[in-house]
Amino acid sequence: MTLLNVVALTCEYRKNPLGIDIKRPRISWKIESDRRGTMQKAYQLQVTANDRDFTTTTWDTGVIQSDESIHIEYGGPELKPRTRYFYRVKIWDNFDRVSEWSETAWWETGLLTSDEWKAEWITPDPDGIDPLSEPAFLLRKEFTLKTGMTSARIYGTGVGLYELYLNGERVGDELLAPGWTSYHKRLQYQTYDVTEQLQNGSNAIGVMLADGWYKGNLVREDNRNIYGDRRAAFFQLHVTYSDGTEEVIVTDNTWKASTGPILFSEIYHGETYDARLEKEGWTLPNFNDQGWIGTIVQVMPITQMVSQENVPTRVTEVLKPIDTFVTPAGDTILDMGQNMVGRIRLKVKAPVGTRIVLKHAEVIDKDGNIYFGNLKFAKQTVEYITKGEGIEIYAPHFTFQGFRYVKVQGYPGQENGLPLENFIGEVIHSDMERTGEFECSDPLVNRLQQNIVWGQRGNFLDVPTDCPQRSERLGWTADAQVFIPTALFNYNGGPFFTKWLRDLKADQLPDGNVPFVIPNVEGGKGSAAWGDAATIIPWTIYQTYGDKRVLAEQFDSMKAWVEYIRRQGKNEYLWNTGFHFGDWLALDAKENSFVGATARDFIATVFYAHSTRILRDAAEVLGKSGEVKEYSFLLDKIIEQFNLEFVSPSGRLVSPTQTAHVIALMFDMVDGKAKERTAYELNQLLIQNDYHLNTGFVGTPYISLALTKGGYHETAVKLLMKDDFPSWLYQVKKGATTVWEHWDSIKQDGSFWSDQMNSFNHYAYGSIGNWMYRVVAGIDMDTAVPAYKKIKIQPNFAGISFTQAKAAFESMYGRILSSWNLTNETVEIEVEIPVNTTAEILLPKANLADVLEGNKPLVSGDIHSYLEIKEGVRLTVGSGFYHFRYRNESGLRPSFTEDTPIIDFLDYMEAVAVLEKFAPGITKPPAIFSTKARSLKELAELQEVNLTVDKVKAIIGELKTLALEAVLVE
Ligand code: RAM
Repeated sequence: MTLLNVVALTCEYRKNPLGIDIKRPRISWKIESDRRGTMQKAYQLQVTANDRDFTTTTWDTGVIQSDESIHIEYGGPELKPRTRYFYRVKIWDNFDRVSEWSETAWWETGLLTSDEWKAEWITPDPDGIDPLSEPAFLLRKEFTLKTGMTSARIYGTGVGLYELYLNGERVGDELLAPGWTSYHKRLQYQTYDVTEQLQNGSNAIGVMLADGWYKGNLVREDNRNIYGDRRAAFFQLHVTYSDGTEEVIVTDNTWKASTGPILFSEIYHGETYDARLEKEGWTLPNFNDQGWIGTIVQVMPITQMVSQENVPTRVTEVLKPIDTFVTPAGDTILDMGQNMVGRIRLKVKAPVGTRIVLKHAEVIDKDGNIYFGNLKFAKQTVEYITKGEGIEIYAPHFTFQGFRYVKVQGYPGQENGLPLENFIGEVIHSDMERTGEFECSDPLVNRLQQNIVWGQRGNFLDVPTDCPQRSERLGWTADAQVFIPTALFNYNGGPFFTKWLRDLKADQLPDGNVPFVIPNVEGGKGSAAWGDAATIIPWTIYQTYGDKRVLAEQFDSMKAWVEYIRRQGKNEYLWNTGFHFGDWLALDAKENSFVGATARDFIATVFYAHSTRILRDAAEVLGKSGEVKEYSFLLDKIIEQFNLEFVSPSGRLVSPTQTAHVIALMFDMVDGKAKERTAYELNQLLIQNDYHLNTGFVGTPYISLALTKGGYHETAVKLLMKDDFPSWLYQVKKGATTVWEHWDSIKQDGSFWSDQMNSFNHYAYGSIGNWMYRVVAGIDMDTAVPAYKKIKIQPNFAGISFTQAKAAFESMYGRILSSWNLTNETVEIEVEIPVNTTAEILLPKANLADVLEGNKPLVSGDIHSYLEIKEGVRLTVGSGFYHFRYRNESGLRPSFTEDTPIIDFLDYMEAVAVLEKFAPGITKPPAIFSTKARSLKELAELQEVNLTVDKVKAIIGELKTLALEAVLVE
């Protein structure tokens, strides 16, 4: 029996999306096959709005000869609103096989035009409740339904944030709805299937409304009501009966309003909840709302309603606290063990009126006290006042905190220790599909990878933010653009960035300039490497997912940005005017400055070229030949002028910094001899600095890539492996569980960088993740064909001091795996290539005759396209799983020193045993150190053993013998 299945059907990146308003949704699928080298030859896609059996179809493509299996655009008759469309796919492959029909999937349309909205915006009567008052509003309405209901949907939204209830239960599990967009220009509505939550006869609906981003405190201390000063709700319930009739219930001035238990709730500051003020049963029918006031209809300044574009924000994981302790200052602290973003859910039994206060912070200072300094004016405080009736459970509704530690006050009996089991941490972020993993045999590098992922989780909360804890939390453009290549490995960011880019476009200024933050609530604009998010982000989405529509949608915005820059320079081809953040937070900045030493016009002109190149390439993809010509010409001119202005005739850069060299190489600003020299000088700069970087936001994202590209890969590896200041692993060794804003957020003496701007959860420097996936593990693509349709697998272990690395990435076509494992004797490489793609694989330093694939000589197997080249063996393969094994040539063997990870010798316990032999008298039980020591030197330090050079040599000799024996036994 053969296997050929069409699986994982998605529509607009999502499985069975409810309530979308896209006129021509795009369908993608993946294929499973039991044969290597499977390609799709043809497909058939059927869509029906009528019945799941497809007895009649709305659209049937017939058999299409094509290998396209992603983003197939619906091409049938115009879609009807509020309609579920079922679809299924069948494919033919290159082995003349045909699959069965896939399982049926669906999408459902929402409201497609503005005249379908019957609801009115309502808010409590201002004569009854002051619209500017702090407590969250409750809005309610009762209604009666006939029998015979078959389905029901709610479409709706609110400003600032809402939670929806029906008959005593919450509707949906999304948090912080409707999310954050440039509200006046675009407001998202959500769709809920509430068929199961309604009943014949009496029903009640309730909405809770809080300030959120719309009108809460944002950016500056005195800054409120940015988008408006009234909270309001806008909902529409459609009920369908078996006889085909329909009933619509909407928000209007028959709804009643009140305040309730939430006395205060804001993004930065937390929430105050007085359980004594709960309105028991307010979302149930027959609730007595006599004392409630009326509502009024209000006109809202909103131009466009759009259906939910991003994936919802949800609780995605629950953490248990790992510890509780009392600080020298006398505070009782809960330690979550991880710098997380979300909220605490607590359980308590206490007399009525007990006030429990939770204050959230990221770090403990060097004296052991909890540190709130870096939060600036964000209060991050949650207060709960008990009603005193049995066990009470509470988590705040309309806020989130960035924290690892919580100072707890007022919890009953806390003097005798906090009961850890009564607290959990709920991790909250945009619920994107996890698509990537990177792992290696070095525990510190693994921790770095985890920190990067945690940084992404904490800062992908509906918009890509710089930080999640202090009074900022804004959609900083540069942070997003430098991190996006890494982000898209870890998680699927298609819907997330599609939404954010639309806000970028909406908030872009008429002259093409781009605000510093999106949505634009801050006011600043311009700056090289910040505004370039306008070109870099759509291009990265296109490359990763093959999403042409994003490019088409954003093209005018991309072009406007480049044209904006073009008008800035004193010379059309240089960008040498205006404000720039420069190489933000680089260590070569002057004392008390945030701006690194690299000349700002140098950086600006490089990004001018980079954006122009992207624009040219996008024009090419979209078939805009006029623009291709225009921007090719412009790009050549910029590069020419750049070389005149910033590169000496003998190829020396005028800005002698690491970052200048990095970006000149990375963005192909120099060529020939100048390129060689730039790479050489960059390497020299690092050698002079004992392999430490001093780059900031502009240089750091590319330093490793530029070194590898320039032929100095081993230097890039050395940078990664450094664990003293400044380096990525320095942070890890200082106990970081997320990535910091500054290289020295915690300084070597344990003190902190200034209170003014010090986030412990900032993803910009996490941008090294891209290089770890792409270069170290070796999952890359041929950029001429997007979406990893042509994969490049290039494992890269040259100079690396760990012995294993593995990365997997769930591409639009399916899972890609590249994994290598090095012993003294052998190199093992595992590769997985999804159906309907091909891959070029490089087996570094392999001799063709020596390579086994699946335990058989490669040359006699079923891979026919291989070539011995200088770098090793290069193969071209189709889909399937491959296992290669070949002799580890001496050049690749890890050399053993006292810094070599223990794991390279053998296992930890054996290393301890050897150490004991040479240093008798060790009394400490070794097991307690097992998670801490990674090298022989560290192990010796932990055991307080004094190692002389001779002893080290002897120990290493012993370990090597053991390691070799182990290999032989194997
Ligand atoms: C601070 C943050 C942010 C950066 C701006 C320029 O707000 O460091 O990440 O982009 O400055």
